[in-house]
Amino acid sequence: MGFFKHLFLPTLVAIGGFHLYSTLNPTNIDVPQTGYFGSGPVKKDNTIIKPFKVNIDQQIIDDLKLRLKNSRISHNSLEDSDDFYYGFNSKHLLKLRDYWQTKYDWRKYEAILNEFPQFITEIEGLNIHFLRVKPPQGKYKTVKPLLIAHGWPGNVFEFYKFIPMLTDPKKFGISSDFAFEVVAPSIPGYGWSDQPKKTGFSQLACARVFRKLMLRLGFGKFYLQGGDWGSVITSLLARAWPDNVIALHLNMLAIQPGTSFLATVYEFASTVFPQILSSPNLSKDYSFILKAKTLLLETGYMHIQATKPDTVGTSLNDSPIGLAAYIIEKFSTWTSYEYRALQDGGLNKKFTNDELLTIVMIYWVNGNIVSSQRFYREFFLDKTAEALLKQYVPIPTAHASGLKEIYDRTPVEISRQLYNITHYKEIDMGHFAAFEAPKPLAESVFEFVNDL
Ligand SMILES: *[C@@H]1O[C@H](CO)[C@@H](O)[C@H](O)[C@H]1NC(C)=O
Ligand SMILES: CC(=O)N[C@H]1CO[C@H](CO)[C@@H](O)[C@@H]1O
Repeated sequence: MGFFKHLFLPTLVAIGGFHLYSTLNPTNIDVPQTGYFGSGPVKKDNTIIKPFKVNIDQQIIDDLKLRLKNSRISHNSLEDSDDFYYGFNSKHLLKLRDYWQTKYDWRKYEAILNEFPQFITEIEGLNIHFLRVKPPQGKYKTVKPLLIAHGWPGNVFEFYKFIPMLTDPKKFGISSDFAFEVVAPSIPGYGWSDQPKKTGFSQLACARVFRKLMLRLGFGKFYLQGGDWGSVITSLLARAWPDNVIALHLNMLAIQPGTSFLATVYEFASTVFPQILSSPNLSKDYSFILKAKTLLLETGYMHIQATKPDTVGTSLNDSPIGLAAYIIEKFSTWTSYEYRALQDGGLNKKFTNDELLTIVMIYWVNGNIVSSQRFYREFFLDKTAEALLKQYVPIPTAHASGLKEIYDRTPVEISRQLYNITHYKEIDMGHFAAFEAPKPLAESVFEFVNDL
């Protein structure tokens, strides 16, 4: 293990060096303009936009209850580690199981989802599910189109408090004379969008599908907002199809070392001399080495999903309690690193059990944890996207930086090397920004767009 430890840093530097080398040798990037991910041979899309309501068969709910009743949580958390350091604490898992079995009411959350107008339309052989929410008629002088993109392990339910603030800011005490018409699609293989049936459905393919969706809805130019995969998808859309994008708002802005020469120089320099960072909050503890260590300690899931998603996905798709432990654990550490020290993972500090279980339910009832995990594999296989992510984005960009973001709290000195950052704001929030801190995030979107 010591051997491994000492190999880690040189390996990282070597990977960074190779990455950098390829940055210095840019090639022409040929972005594929179409693809087909439906079953069988290519068929023409049915472009009709159909209204959609969630209505899960009672049979699926009954089967879930039975599985919960029969679930086996026979392991015990270690006597001297009654926390989340080894993963989801079994004592808390037992409590969550009981809550799920006896108190959680899916129909209540189905009704909340159905308060949003939802639709389905076919693109590249896949039925795409999306929410399309307009501001109250006549209340705002201007209405601007905004696409918001979710990530893993999330879905559009993360936005249930965020969307109403974007479509009717005044109602929530945000002063603005404009509001957004919001389109929130489910990534294919997540929520109620079809699962891709063929390989290659990457973040770039997703960006292309989301762009086609906006064009189909009549929006030739629009705003983008995203975190997690949503941030990768929207920033790829802005790079590949800049003519359609007015501005980009990100609550996660990950820049890998080596992506840009100057960014890499800053990355290393700020580790040695943190005082060069303009943010007093980051200069206290920002360090590339710390970031690399966190990456190593907390992203085992990513390695599995990027290599053999179908294997681990098999058991997650068969056991609701396994699925819940796997997904909800992320809502602990990714909301605050310190929550790992708590017996309940600090899960209810920012979210209710109902909220967390609804996220899990959407994976369970659709049986799509495997397809959501395959998205990682496709990311690492997509060389076009990799090349695009090294391109500078001239479109005005905002970074709402979560100070509790586990991995990415990219200082503006670094992100400026790859994005035209016109708005930077630090918010005391973690990774699931729209879910945890909808109001500060919405405020930051309005400030950014207002200043353009
Ligand atoms: C950044 O965006 C602003 C606002 O649109 C624009 O005026 C400026 O030229 C852009 N800067 C770069 C470097 O692209
Ligand atoms: C969100 C947050 O914690 N911001 C802090 C960043 O640092 C300044 C100066 O130290 C504080 O005033 C902010 O509260």
